[in-house]
Amino acid sequence: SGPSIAVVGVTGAVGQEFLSVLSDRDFPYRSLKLLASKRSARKSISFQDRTFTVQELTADSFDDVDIALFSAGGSISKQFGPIAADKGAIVVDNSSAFRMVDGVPLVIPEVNPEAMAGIKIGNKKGALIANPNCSTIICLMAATPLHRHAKVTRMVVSTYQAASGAGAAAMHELELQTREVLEGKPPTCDIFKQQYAFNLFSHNAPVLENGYNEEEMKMLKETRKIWNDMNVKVTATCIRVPVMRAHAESVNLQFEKPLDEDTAREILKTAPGVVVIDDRTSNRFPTPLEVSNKDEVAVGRIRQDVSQEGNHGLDMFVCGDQVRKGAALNAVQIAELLL
Ligand code: 11C
Repeated sequence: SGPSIAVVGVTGAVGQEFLSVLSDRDFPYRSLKLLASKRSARKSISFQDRTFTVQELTADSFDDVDIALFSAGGSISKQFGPIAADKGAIVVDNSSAFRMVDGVPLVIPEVNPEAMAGIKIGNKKGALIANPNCSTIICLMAATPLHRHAKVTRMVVSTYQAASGAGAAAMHELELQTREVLEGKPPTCDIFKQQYAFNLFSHNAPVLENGYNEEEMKMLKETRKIWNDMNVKVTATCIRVPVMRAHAESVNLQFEKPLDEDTAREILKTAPGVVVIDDRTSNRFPTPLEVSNKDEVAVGRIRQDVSQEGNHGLDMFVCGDQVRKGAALNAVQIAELLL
C-alpha cells in the first residue's frame, strides 16, 4: 500500500540517494518506477531485495504516478515536470527550474511546510513542488530557528562547497586528480576548467552582470521566498572546495531583536534536524566529513558578532551532507508530508 512513485534521473548521484533515503525511512509505496535517459534505460538496479529495470523517460511515463521525484537537471524538469503534473502526479523537483515560479512552493519541511498546504495525493490535478538549492537548505536549517526567535534582517554567507554539488562526475574527477597530482601527473580537468585537488576556486555557476554567480543569487532569492520576507538582506560568496559530499558554510546574522549566544545555542540544540557541535575547550566544531551520509545539519562556532552592538549579531559555522539533506532527503521529507 501507499502511493505509486517514480524516480526521474535514478542513475545520477541524487537519484541513487533518493533510493537510499526511501529505503532508510521505510517509505511506503505501492509501485516504484525508475526512469532515466535512453542511454541508461534497461540497466538493472537492486532495491530492497528486488531488481528493477530502468525505463526510458517519456511523456507516457507518468500514467498512474502519485509522486514523482525528479533530479535529472533543469531542462528535463522543464520538459517533463509539467507533463507529470498534468497527469495528476505531485512532482518534487530537485532542479532550479521552478523554484522561483509564483505558485510553486519552495519547501524545507522543517522550515515552511505550510507552503504546500492544499497539495494532496488524489487531487485530480497534480502539482509542482520545488526542492531548494543545497546551500540554501543547509544554511536555513540553522538560521531559521534563530530567525523565528529574533528576526534576521541581514545574512552574510560564505560557502565551502563539495564536489557532489556538481554531480557524480565531479566527485570522480576530484578522486582522479588527487591521485594524479600525488603521482606528479597533470590533473584531468574535464568537469572543472582548473585544478580542483589541493586547491579551491569560485563556484562554477555562471557569473552574472552584477558580479555575483548564480549560486550566490539563488541563496538570496530562495531565502526570501522560503521565509516569505522580501526585505531580508542576503549576500553570499560561494566557493568550491576539494571535499567529496558535504557543504560547509560560514553564516553571519544580524537580528532585529537582541539574541545572546547562549540562548542561540539552546534554540539550536532543540531545532529539528540540527545537531550542535560547539566545544571551544577542545576546538571541536562541525566538519564536512563527519556530516557525510548523515541526515542532520551540524552547527558550531556559535558566537556573538563583536562588530554588532547590543547582541544584535551572531556568527556560526554550518555543515550538511549536500546529497542527503541538501537534495534527496529534503525531497523525500516533502513526499512524506503528502502521505
Ligand atoms: C552546488 N548547489 O553545490 C549546487 C548544485 O540549483 O540545484 C545544485 C544546483 C541547484 O554546486
